[in-house]
Amino acid sequence: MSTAIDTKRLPEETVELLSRMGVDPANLSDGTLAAKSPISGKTIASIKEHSADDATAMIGAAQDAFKAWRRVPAPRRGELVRLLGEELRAHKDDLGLLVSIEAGKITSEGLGEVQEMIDICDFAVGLSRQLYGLTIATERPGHRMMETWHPAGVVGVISAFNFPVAVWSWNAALAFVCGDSVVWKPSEKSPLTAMAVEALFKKAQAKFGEDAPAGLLQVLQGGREIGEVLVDDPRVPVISATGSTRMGRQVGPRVAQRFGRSILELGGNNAAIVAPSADLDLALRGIAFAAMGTAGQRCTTLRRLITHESVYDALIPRLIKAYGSVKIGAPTDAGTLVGPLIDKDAYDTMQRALEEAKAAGGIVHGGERVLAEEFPDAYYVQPAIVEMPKQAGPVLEETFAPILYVVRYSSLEEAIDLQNGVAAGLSSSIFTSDLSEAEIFTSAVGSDCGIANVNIGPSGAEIGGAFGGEKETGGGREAGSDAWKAYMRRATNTINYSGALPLAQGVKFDVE
Ligand code: UN1
Repeated sequence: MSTAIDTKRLPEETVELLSRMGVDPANLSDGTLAAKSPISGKTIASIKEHSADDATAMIGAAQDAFKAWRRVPAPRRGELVRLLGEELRAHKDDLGLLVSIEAGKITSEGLGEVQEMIDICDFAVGLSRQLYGLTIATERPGHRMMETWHPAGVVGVISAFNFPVAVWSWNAALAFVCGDSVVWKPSEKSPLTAMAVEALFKKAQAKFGEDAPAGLLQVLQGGREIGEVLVDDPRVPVISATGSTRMGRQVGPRVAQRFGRSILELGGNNAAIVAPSADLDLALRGIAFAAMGTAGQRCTTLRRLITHESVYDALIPRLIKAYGSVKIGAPTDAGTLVGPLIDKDAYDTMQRALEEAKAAGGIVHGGERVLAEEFPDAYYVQPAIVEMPKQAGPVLEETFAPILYVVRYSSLEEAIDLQNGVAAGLSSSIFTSDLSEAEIFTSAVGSDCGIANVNIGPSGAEIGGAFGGEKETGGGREAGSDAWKAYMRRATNTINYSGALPLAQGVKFDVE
């Protein structure tokens, strides 16, 4: 079997990878934060954690950096992001492999994640010349009115283990061209990939020159407490947090309390509808990728399959067969399609959900632990399909594991109600060849999610669109489209170039 790495030598491989990307190996041992690999479940490095005081000082340094960076013209700021993109290209294989080691993603997904970083850098470079404001018709004679966009300040980025580097880049590439500095709190489950990205960013910064202030990127390593310092600091006007809905429920109000702005990308209990006219071969492939990819640990993972009763028997047995034949194993082994769960907690949560599903009348296919002998401390599972009598119980919850619940429907209206009938609505899709159904699904009366796809699964969103839009949070926005506006503040400027009095408001004061 060909492997990209020797899984018996994970700590050594990790140190080699990190030092190739510019991280000093001395910083990878003797720390209090244990970095583990879900491939083996074992510790692969231990790094320094930051204290609350460190965090406060680092936010201060980021604020100083912001004050200098906002003076640098935006297209020049874009040059820094272009250089970052070059570093990422040069180190794509190393960083992709490190993502596999630290997050358990299969090789193509680890590389794909780095590619998304490169793509958003390209996007942001172009954007650095397009931070447009409008010129607005004014009612006052001899005046001009316009809007201008200014950098917001320090942007706090809190990211999750499952996209340990791409999420940072969707935020940071935009923030940097917008003139902001960034304080990043990566998940404590994926500190090493953050160290690698920090090192690559420093390389880009060194090439860029002195007009990029030293404190532009700060990486806060540690647990939840350190994230809270960031969330509560009034010097951080924008907090972009990706993670569970539970985490978002805490972060959102805390940021709002100090009138900060939050961009929340939270969980997704995502569904696909398979309509009578669906191309079933296409649907099968789309479903398999969206439901089993990243071992069900994407926020866009397909978790609910709403299948028309007329195609149920043609589709579901084939899907169960495909699930049974999928190759599970070390994510860096050639041919592996499903890697490990992140940790034991994830495994326990999955098993609990399957028990609840059984209790609610579900028929469970798969779901059991595998490879326990080879990897006693790691958690590999057979992805599960659960045929449910109705959408109830655990189907209403997002479980961050490869479980696909299947329910039947008979009318499109019912299917859309089912699709919209859960709390964490992030991404959605319909497989249909019926134009009218496709249009209804994407219309105002269709899917209520921030992502609504036709004939592709709910996952694998590209960076050109605005990512996300979890319905409970009113729609977070990251990456493309006009997401950049969340990293800036808008000012409206009115300029009187004629000496004309502002008669429009009607009141005229006599002043001598
Ligand atoms: C996430 O799971 O946190 O659409 C983000 C996708 C990826 C993003 C997922 N581009 O699957």
